[in-house]
Amino acid sequence: MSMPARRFARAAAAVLVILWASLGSGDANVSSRVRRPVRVSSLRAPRRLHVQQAMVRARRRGYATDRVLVRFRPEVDDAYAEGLLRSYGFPAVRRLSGIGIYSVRTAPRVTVAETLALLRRNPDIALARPDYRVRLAEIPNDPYFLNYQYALRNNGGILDISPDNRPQMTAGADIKATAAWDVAKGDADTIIAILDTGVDMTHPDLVGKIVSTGRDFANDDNDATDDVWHGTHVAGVAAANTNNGVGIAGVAWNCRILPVKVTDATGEGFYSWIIEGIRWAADNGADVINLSLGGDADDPFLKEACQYAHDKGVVIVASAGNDGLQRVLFPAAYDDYVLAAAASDYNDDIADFSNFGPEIDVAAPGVLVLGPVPQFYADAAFGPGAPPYVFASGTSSAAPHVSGMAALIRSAKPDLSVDDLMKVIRYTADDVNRAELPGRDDHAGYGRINMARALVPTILR
Ligand SMILES: [Ca+2]
Ligand SMILES: [Ca+2]
Ligand SMILES: [Ca+2]
Repeated sequence: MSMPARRFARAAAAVLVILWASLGSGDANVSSRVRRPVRVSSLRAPRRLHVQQAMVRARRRGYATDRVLVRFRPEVDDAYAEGLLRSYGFPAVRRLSGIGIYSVRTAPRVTVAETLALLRRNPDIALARPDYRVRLAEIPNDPYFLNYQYALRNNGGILDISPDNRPQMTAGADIKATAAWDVAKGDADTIIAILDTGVDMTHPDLVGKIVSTGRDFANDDNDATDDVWHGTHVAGVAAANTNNGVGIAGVAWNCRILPVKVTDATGEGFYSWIIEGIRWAADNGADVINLSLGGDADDPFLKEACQYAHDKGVVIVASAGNDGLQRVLFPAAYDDYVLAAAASDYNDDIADFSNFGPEIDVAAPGVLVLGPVPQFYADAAFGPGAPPYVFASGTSSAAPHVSGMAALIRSAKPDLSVDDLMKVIRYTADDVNRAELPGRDDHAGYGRINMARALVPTILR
């Protein structure tokens, strides 16, 4: 450790706490009201695997090659419009029901582009457009994706966790990952630093995604291996190996992970370790820093570290806390430098345990989120050879959805300023609680994040 780092280590002594909630009672909200350090838990393993084949999506032209869509100016009446289209000699003209748009079949050996150019010269025509193809959204082949990862794509139905834990879900209560992946899977050189209990770098859903063995500020060495489980879970939610036929899909399909260990084997750490971790990550290539942890104390050294990383262009995402109280933990509460993540669920309701306050920026799924854990942990919790995945609840699980999305935006828009990138995440969110709390509010912030709105360019205007 460097001398300045040592100075930070002595300066701030407040304990930070990993934001995790056990599911042992089967009632995530009740059992997760108590914020506590990570210890061996009774999280649930997926009951069974439902392996399904990924859909194969053919690459085709993005619009129909035999027709175009036309709208006339409002002052043009229908009879004149139809007569005009007939006068062009198009083989077929069809009026789409009730919306004043005509579908016009192109003449033989005339391309869509030529037809559009012809029509656009006519002053009576307001718009002439290709008939764009809608695509099935990108579906990864990870076996747990279809039935368990409601956070990424929620078709409704039952989340079948165990015989006594089968919540009904609402279709569409998700972050629209599949639509976003159609256009943005991220780059391998976009790096998400996971400041946590470490990361299991040998996990089959993380191997190959890890930039380096990272840095361990609890033990002062260069091996940030997870000796708890929490950081592995968080890393997987953000950027597990995706479409590898194994386990889960990560939000940031192709982006990579930089492990930074800021807690000891009991899951507890100190502000000094996280301060060093933030600075180290910012100096070692991180584009995004995920902090699924927090403490009660406002601390100038911690704030300075966040400012340092922010000023280097790093997007910082942190968990709001799991106390169900009007109190956003630090560093999530540093409005200028950190996006504070609240937790939503499979119905787009904000979790009772999710801390609230004016510092909340967005919500993301944080109830019964499936993620990878080290095999040693699965063996101890569920028996030898259990699948190394658990469902976890907490704002800990919300933050990495936001971090993964931030990495995809950074990959797609490398020149966007960090402040503008934070605005994109805020302002594209869905106001899921608009019935009770329209607009930005202290529980959902701007709303549950929406990857499609943040990443998919608008085609039709
Ligand atoms: Ca996978
Ligand atoms: Ca904020
Ligand atoms: Ca709202």
